[in-house]
Amino acid sequence: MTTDSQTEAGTGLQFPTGFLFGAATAAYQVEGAATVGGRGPSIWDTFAHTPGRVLGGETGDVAIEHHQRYREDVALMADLGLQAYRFSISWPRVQPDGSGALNTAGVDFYSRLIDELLAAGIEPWPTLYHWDLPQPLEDAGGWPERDTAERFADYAGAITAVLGDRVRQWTTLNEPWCSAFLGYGSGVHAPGRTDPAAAVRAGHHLMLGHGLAAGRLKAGGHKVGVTINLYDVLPVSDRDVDLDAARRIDGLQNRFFLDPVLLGSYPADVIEDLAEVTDFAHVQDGDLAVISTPLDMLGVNYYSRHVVTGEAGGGDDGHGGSGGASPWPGSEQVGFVKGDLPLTAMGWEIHAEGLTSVLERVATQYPSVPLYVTENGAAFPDVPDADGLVRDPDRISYLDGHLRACQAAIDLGVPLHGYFCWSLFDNFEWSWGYSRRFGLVYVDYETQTRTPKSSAYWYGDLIRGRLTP
Ligand code: IFM
Repeated sequence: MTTDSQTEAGTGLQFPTGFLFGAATAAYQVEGAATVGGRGPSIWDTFAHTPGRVLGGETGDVAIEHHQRYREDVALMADLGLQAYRFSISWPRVQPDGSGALNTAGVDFYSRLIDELLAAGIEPWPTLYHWDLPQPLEDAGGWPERDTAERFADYAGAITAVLGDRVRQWTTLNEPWCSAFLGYGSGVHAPGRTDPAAAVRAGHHLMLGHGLAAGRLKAGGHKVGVTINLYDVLPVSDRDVDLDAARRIDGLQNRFFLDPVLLGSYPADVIEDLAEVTDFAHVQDGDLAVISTPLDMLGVNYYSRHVVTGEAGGGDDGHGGSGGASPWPGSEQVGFVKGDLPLTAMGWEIHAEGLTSVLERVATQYPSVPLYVTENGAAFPDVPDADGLVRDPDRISYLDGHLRACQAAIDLGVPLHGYFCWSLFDNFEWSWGYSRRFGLVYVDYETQTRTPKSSAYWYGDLIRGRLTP
């Protein structure tokens, strides 16, 4: 494959030997095969099939048929030169009720996928939970209930016992902020509840599930990490009201997760901010010690920044919650402001320097842990041209800028060891359905034809060292 000639981006980008380059997907967004092989329903099946929840009434029933086309997809990854593939295991595919014996047909799929990847020289990089809670566990109360954390640890122990011989690094959760605050707070994600106290409890039990699972994995000799979505949070001005708004949003977005996981405590100011929402009685003695089980890696997902104001008149945070319930418990007075930066098709500001900031912040304010950017990328309205080529210079520019931000972080001494682009393929973008395309590879949803975009060739050339002087 050759690089499309439309960009000089990438020139001069150099990463340390051993730096891992990959791309990411998640089970519900790509697999389809919603009822194949005994897979049970997840909260996302229920949510997507509820009228009005997902744009256009779209669902992940078929998605991009990755479950059926995984061999073709792995061959494409190898052509592009990917070194690692970050995917998620669908809990309801491998344990349909969320408890009890594993479902052999479901486990076999991931076993075959891992074997295919290894045969192609691509490292499997699985995540155990990317938002698809088995529906029976939601029926029993979901993440606001402590028992869900225990169920997650059991599932994690069981699945890593059968697949762990071929996996170097496990990730427990992807973006617990979204599961808790979009799922149970604003309700724009499954299960669609709008209960601030439940959202805070869900956040705690997600982290507890992570910690319990981490203990099981470590006891089994496996390496464990967790992925958190971090934002560079900036006040719109240096007035006290805006500085305080930035502190609050940073607390809920970043420190609510970083502090328990890496320091073993909740930030005192966040507990205070949430006083009218919850008394934190759901936190039991010993929980924070479990949650802060030492990590082998921390995954950082980074897309954009938040510019916030403490005065009325600000807009929404870009997660589709405008006008409805807030995903920011106790902080309803805070508003979000757009600067004059270019936007992606999600309406998210492109702010590459923020990636350097969040990586440097984690490296300097928390105990040292190997870092990986486990997601970074952008949606744009990609369309094939008359020759069938998909030219996406904006995505190349976005990736180039953010990879330079990674390089800058490394130059500052940040222990960053890898980067995964989101996403390998266009796919089901949650409440946006298929309307937002994040892929390096264009997918025609009618025919399921995969067409690498210019960015895919560019990224492949970068990985192979062809762009550096
Ligand atoms: O598509 C999502 C992914 O599932 C989690 N992180 C953000 C991506 C883009 O919204």
